[in-house]
Amino acid sequence: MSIWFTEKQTENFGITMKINKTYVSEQTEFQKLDMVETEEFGNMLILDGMVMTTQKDEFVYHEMVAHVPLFTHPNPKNVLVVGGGDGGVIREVLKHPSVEKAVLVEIDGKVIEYSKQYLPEIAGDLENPRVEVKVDDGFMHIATSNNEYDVIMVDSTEPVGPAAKLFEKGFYEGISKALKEDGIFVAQTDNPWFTPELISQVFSDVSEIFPITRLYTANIPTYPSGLWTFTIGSKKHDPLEVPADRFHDIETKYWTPQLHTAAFALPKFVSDLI
Ligand code: AG3
Repeated sequence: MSIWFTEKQTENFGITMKINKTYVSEQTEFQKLDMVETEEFGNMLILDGMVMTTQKDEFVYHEMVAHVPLFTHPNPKNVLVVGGGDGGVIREVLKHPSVEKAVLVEIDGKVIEYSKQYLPEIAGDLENPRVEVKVDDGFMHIATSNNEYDVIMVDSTEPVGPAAKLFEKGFYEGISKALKEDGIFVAQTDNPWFTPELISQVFSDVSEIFPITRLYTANIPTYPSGLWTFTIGSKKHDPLEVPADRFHDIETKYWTPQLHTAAFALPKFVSDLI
């Protein structure tokens, strides 16, 4: 007998994977959490029935969330990650020597706990002395931060459940306040096939607050449609005008200096959304 997991990505469409083992299946204080071993993509974290990360393709998302804004900022020292309890974005952030402190604010301590156990190569750097882990509500953390961060990364779940308020305009206003005067932020903003309205809405909200707003994409096979978007809001530095000598050597599997710029070249139906 074999067991298969399906994420219903829409009412009528899904992705299905063969599961070898279920390590965890529990209702946390905030969401349903499953940690499984898949045949094709290694261990996989699922929240509320949605694929969050897998050992095989996690590098794409985590590198693209971290390196695009961090190379856009000339000297990022203080960094905040909202969500991201699996630790993948933090691992990438620490590859930047200018970063003195990276704060992770994850609402669900269970995500951190089980990621350390079952996704060690993703969560391993959460113990690094440059990292401060807070199990707390990211929305509240943003609301109480002023002029503190150079770069903020929003590594959230989908706009349902605990993360819904992380897609609202008031949240982006809070982010602007929490950033220093030349700060920059990035948020994962879902996919253009099934959630085009979300991309348009976020882009329009962010561009009312930040003088520079940009959208870029990456290919993530286990996420809905595989074509994922990220929205950047920046007060001063334009991700499309990074001087070539700023790209220092860094070990990556997806991000390259060429891709940093190429990722902003959008298919027509995607650029029509913004
Ligand atoms: N956060 C964004 C995952 C969204 C995936 N959506 C879905 N499967 N419907 C990923 C967290 C990784 N650190």
